[in-house]
Amino acid sequence: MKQITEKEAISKINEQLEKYYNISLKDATDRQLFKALAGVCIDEMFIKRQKFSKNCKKKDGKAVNYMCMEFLIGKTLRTSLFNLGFEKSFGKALKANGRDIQNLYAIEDDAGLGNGGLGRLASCFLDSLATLDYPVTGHCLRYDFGLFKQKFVDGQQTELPDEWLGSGEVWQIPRQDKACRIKFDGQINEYMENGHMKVEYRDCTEVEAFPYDVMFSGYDSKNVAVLRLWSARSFNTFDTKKFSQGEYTQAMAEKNELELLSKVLYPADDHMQGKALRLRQQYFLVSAAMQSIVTTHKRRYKNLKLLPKFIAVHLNDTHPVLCVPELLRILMDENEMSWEDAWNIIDKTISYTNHTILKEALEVWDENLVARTLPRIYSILKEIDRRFRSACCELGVSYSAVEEMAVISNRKVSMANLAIIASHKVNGVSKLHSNILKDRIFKNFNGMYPQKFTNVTNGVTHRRWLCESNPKLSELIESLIGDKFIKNASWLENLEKFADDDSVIKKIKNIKLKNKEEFAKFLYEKQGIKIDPTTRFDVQAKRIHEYKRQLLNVLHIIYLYSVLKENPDADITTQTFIFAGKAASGYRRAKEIIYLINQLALEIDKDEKVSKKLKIVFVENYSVTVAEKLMPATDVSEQISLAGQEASGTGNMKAVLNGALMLCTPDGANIEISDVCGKDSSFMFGMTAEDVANTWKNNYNPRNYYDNNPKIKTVIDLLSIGFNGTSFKGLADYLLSTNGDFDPYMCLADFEAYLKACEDMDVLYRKPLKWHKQALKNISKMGYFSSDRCIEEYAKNIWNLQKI
Ligand code: 26W
Repeated sequence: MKQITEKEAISKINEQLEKYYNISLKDATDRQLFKALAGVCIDEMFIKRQKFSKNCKKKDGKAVNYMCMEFLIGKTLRTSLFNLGFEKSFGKALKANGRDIQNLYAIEDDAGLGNGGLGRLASCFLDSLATLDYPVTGHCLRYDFGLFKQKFVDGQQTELPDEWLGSGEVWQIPRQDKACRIKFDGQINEYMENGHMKVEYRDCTEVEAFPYDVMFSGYDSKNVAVLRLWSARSFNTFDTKKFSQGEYTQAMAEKNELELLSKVLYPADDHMQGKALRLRQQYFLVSAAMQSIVTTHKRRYKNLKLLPKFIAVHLNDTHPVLCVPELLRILMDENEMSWEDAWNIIDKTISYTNHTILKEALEVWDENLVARTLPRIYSILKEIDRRFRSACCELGVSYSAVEEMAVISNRKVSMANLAIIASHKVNGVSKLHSNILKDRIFKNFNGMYPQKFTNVTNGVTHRRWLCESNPKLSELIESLIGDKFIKNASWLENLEKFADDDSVIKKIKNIKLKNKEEFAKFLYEKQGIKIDPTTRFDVQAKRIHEYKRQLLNVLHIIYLYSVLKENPDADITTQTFIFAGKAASGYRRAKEIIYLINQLALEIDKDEKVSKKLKIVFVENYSVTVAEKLMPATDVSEQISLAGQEASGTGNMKAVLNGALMLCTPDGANIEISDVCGKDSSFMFGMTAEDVANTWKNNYNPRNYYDNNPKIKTVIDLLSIGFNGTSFKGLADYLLSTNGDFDPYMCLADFEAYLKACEDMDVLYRKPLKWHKQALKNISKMGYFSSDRCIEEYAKNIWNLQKI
């Protein structure tokens, strides 16, 4: 891609500095420079966006609206510069003027508008859509507070508010022209007039949805993706009547209550809480988005029946599924369309991706709550349910199957059922996950609509997760195979021919070491903890959750600790175990696991004999930015969820793309990564999803493992005794119980296989050239796991989208 010259870069920066601050580069503070660079990007993206929109209109292009309650964006400056082809020249130009571009990157806070994988995937998709020239608008809430900041106090997680807006505001363009009103609560009166449904609202609460647009340029493309962040505002600063009556505080309280809607992201990962405010957030987002889509379409094409020709609406999980009744409402109540015509539009427009099979994450809402909060939407949901039930009746579907698939059953509204009924395509995010959806979770639906179910295995944007985050490796790759891989990830295949070139392998090895040194420095500056970059970095970075089995990882470390205690000269690889990830604030067990890791870390540090070989660190406040530093430094990436539980996993892709080897179970996308990269690419162990189902059926009894495996006995007993003065008997009991508070993710069942996989891994690790040769081979195959490939699949098989 053509880069601008350093001279051009300086003149662009000066232009902005003059415009905003009337100063020159040498007098500008870092903050002013940050704003200037952001300004350069924004101006450039405006021009690009304008041209693209014009072209899109001329060609009657179809656009996808990606609906998601979470976008885990991270920082924006470097990505914008990179994708616009500015990064290198701006970096050099600033350096020539005695400034370091890294200091400017550091100024920006992460936009952490997401919990984990789901939100990060949405952000990767925006990058790919923009790069591949597919028209897209993402819709999300503009939370004043993103996911909480994690801080450890005496080893325990505490949560602090994440005030990201200060530095994030620079990217957000207020769109007063797109603001609209959202109604909640009250009563409705439905009646027919001239053959059309009319609805009268009484005593409802109204709030303004005010959008801010954030632009994301594609790389070497003509397109700029827009992420529309909706913010809640009360209409009047004060209720003037109340104000004049001296009820100032109450007027202000009401205003605050309305604006609470977009105040904070729910920190629940994979756990449905059923909170009224969350339901309001969901409706607020979809109502605003659907109104803006319909209004724009009507202005442009007049005819609403043409909507599916120009618009695809994608539901990223069920959280935005109220798009369905809301779009029906707009089409029928506000545009006098019949139910049949409106449903026909829904049927062609909506598609849905499922991201989890955990029972506790499947969204069901209390019927009364929906009826009270969204009376008109509830009435439409009842009609969808009635029609679905009567269609089932005609097909002779059994009573129990109907109840399982209905939108409303047992006084609950099922969001997944609604999403499946209304979508023309439903997909899982890895082959295994999609099969589980078809064969288990949504079996009855699959029997009824087999053509709906499909798979799109996840991917990550290799531009951000390799080119930007690992410049050393990226430059080496470029020197070997040219820069074509940046736009076309399958080009990475050309790397394979260097697998037998020892000089290249040594460079790969060296780069890994350099990245580990950089990470060690970062960690020391951030947390004051020293780690040795020459040890093996074994990383498990992801949300803390029982099913992801950080606990299994800890049990292994405790085992190594016990061996070294017994014999300090035991032949054990010197390694640093790095954990990172947040626990949902109300998730007691996950927090206990964090505490255990931190206490064990201290215990090991205290013991000179053990700490020569082992070190544990827990990186505080895991975020996109931390991941960007950690992935390039990872030797071993642990992906050890109980098979069948991790829908896909995307951290695995980021790590392998950066030359890590996976230590993993046959779960989610691990299976496909191992298939694509070859059987020697990872160390896979443990039960398959099928084995898991059988073990469950045959009544998993952890006591048997404890009684028959002395290693397990040692580890569990040590857990009960505790570390650094704290007993973890509660966790030991949990691991051994068969009922009540027991481990449903069967850590003990996979323990022995895990140990064996670690030993196999040690054998390869002792041959560094072979290890890094495998790393290179893996990288060469990772093109398949670029989100560019996913987006091509969504565009062709789900959205029917053309490139502009
Ligand atoms: C209702 C509360 C709630 C909140 C978030 C339920 C579920 C979620 C998300 C769906 C959880 C999530 O992020 N899932 C992850 O999605 C990734 C992208 O597809 C997958 O790679 C992960 O395997 C999956 O856990």
